Amino acid sequence: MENLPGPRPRRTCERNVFPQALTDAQARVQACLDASMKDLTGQVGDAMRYACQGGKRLRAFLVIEGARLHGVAPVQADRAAAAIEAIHAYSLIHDDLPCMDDDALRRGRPTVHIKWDEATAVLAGDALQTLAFEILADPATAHSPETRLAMISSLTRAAGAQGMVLGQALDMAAETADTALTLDQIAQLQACKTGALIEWAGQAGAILGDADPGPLRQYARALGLAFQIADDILDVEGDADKMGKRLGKDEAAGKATFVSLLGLDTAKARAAELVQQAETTLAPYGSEAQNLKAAARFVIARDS
Ligand code: GRG
Repeated sequence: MENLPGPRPRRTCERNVFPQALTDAQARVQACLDASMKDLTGQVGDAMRYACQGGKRLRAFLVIEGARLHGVAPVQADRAAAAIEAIHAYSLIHDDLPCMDDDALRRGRPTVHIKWDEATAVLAGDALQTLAFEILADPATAHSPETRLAMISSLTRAAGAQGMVLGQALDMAAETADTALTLDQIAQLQACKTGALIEWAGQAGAILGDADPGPLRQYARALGLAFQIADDILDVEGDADKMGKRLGKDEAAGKATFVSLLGLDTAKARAAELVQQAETTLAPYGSEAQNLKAAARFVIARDS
């Protein structure tokens, strides 16, 4: 009996399922974004569509998987996923502008202000932000007005002056500050700058399903921090071609990062701990959460 082949180890199965689930989520969110922007005309419309192409779609994936766990209809999940990717695309367009990070390359292609001009980039970013809320405000996203309002108000907080915008402002202030940020200050900054949108994406499925967003929020908070530490590691060790953007900027600017403060090995160990923590928070969902667990591992194993 002992020599009979047993069931396949679960990890092998998980490894096979996650890439397909991510590919499916990428296609679904792209279709929804395309449909949302199909009637837009002119240069700003073109720039919006351009900025919404490519990317890993991690935020969309988190929305779609969280929604699946709460029995939300796929069409509703896709709309929430499109909304967060529209906000994310707006933030990248504006972040790349000369008055911010001044980057010429994003997702392996010229940034919006390089392909068109700065005014088009500002307007395309602005319009992607409003598009996100237009999508969420539509009854097709959620039948109940209370649920739609909960989605909208939580995303305004995540993206606005207490969330992503605050994080970006703190990051820019750090560039000209006399003293480098401490580890706690960097964690706080990143929790706003990149963490807030990831946290929203993580919990959106539970909000859509009118369920307690607590466990998914805890999961996404740990995952968001691991994502940022991984980003700092990739900025040092990554391949610019695979990343599709300029690397080594933080080091060149003498900016404090998780890597500069912790060292590479400790930063990697901390990111791995956070992934473990993220997986633990998914216990209430049992084996249904295997894709989200795999996503947490992907966040620190990725090369782009
Ligand atoms: C302009 C208000 C405003 C905010 C910008 C998100 C952001 C704030 C700046 C982006 C700068 C940056 C490169 C941050 C590091 C983490 C990050 C958000 C990387 C890009 O996200 P990915 O890796 O990108 O998920 P893809 O292309 O896969 O969607």
